[in-house]
Parts: sequence; C-alpha cells; structure tokens
Amino acid sequence: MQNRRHLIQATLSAAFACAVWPAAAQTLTLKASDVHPPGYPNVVAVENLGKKLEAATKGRIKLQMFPGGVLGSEKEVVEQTQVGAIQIARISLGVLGPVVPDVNVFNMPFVFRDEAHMRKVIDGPIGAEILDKITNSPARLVALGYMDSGSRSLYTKKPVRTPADLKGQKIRMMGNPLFVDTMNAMGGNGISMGHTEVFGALQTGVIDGAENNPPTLFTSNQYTTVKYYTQTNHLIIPEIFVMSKVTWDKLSKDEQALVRKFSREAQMEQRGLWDKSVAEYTAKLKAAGIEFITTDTKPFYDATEPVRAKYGAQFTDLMKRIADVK
Ligand code: BDP
Repeated sequence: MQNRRHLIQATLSAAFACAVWPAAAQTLTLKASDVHPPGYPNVVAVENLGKKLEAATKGRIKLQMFPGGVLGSEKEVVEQTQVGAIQIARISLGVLGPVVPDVNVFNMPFVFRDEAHMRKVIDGPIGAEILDKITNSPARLVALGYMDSGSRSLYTKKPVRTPADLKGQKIRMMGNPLFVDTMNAMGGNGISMGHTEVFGALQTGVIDGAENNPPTLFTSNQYTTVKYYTQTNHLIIPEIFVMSKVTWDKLSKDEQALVRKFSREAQMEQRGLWDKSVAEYTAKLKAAGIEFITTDTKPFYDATEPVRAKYGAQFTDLMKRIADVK
C-alpha cells in the first residue's frame, strides 16, 4: 500500500513535471497567478512581461495568466509558488509578511507619508534591499519587482469619520496579524480573510466593512454592498511579483537576465496603468453612489502608534531611513 502510494505520487510528479517542461519541445510555461480580474493593471503588466519573454526566447518560455484568484487565495498561492507548482505570483506584500517578516516594514500603518513617498522609497536603495531580503530569505521566492496599489481606505455600510465610529464594526483585513492589530487599534474589530471571500462576507453581513483601494473596491463588486468610502489612507502597501526559486534555478543566466529586464518594465508599465485606473474607478464608484468621506486622519494615525511601536521595534533604523526619504 505504502509502495503503491509512492508509485502514484512519483507518477503524478512526473506527469506534473512533463506538463510544465515537455522534454521534446523544451518549452517552459510559466503559470502566473493574480486575484484580480482580466484587464486589471497588474494582470495586464504580467501578461505583457510574458509576451516579451516569449518573443525574446523564441517561444521557449511562455506565460499563462490565471486571473481572478482561480488558483487560490494569495496565502495558498504563495505556498504553491514556494514549492514550484505556480511559477509567478503577483501578491500584496501584506500576505508575504508572515512568510518573510522583513517586508512588514512596508506593511505598517502610516509608514509612508503618501503614495509619492512610497514610490521614492521602493525606487531607491531601500526598495532594492527589501527585494533582496525576500530573495535571500529561506522562502524559496525570487522577488522580481513591485507594483502600485495606491492607498487603502475604509468602506462600510455606516459612515465612519473617527475611530469611535468603528466601534463594534467587523472590518475585513488581509491575512497578517499586523493588520488585525491595526484595525483593532483604529477602533474596529479586525477579521482576516482572503480577498475573494470578502464580497460574500459583506453580502451576508459576516463583516460590516473592509478596506482597500478604489480599483479593487470596484472590480471585486464589493462596492455594491457598502455605501461609504472614508479616506483614511492608513496603509500604502506595494504589491510584489515573485518567481518560484524552483523555476528560477532552471533558467539559464541569459533567461534570468531577460526576466529581470522585463520585470522592471512590467513594474513601470503597471504604474502608468495604475494611475489611470485609480481615476477611472474613483469616478465609477462615485457614479454608483458611493459617498467619499474625507476626514482628519490624525486620530487614526495616533491610534495606530502602538502598532508601529510593536512591529516597528525591529526596524527602528530602517523606519528612520524611510522617513528621511524626501
Ligand atoms: C488588493 C491587492 C491584492 C490583495 C487585495 C486584498 O492588489 O493583492 O489580495 O487587495 O485585500 O489591493 O486581499
């Protein structure tokens, strides 16, 4: 029985390996994952990276995009990428925190003054250091580049203007204890779940609200379940795209250089698409009747000071360097 199970496992692994690298044709198909739907800036930029790779390698390397979270939640996708079952994962740095704790420096509430500050940091030496930390960690992931995700703000069924308004409200956060602590500090009750579950949870009233950027709020349809978008901008988290180390090690040096070059271009392409999509989806949300609330963010900043103190203790120097980026 034990032997038979081993045989089945060996056969399955061989079949899997062949599916990815058919020996005869010597082609490599990179399975790429994103929770966002087709047409979303991140999805488009990774697809274009694939087209460039295919052209430059004369078809040896192809990329197949699996959008809409069909390969699983971001947590599951990270695990699958670590073992080489998925080759490229585009995820939020938020969910990478539990796997590579060094990235949590970017996951802290209000660590960046604004989006321009965040871009300057990720484009400079600190951004490069964090990418290296991911690649050099035991996580078996090669960090290819960042993407933009704008600012995350609160959306709810009842209006929120101050931390006191969040009392008793269950607010969905991404899967990282840091975010649950952040929401609890902001006055609500943080609940973590995967992105694709949020729409249903809002519909059924399992949660009272969530937080994200305008393009995600619209394209996930979550906006149909809420009324208010309070611009707290409490998290400005870059996205990341990573390659499985298992796959990376099978590429030639030249192919790795191509992946690096096209990844850099994908990062820049996404940024242009991103700015357009924020404007487009903000207008769509307003047209759909979502009320945008601008409020004083200082009380939210002050309320989250204990979170920065707790999680930032190990990053004191780095946080100072981030603050010094002008
Ligand atoms: C979006 C990110 C996506 C996350 C999602 C979430 O682009 O990677 O999965 O938020 O809240 O903004 O889970």
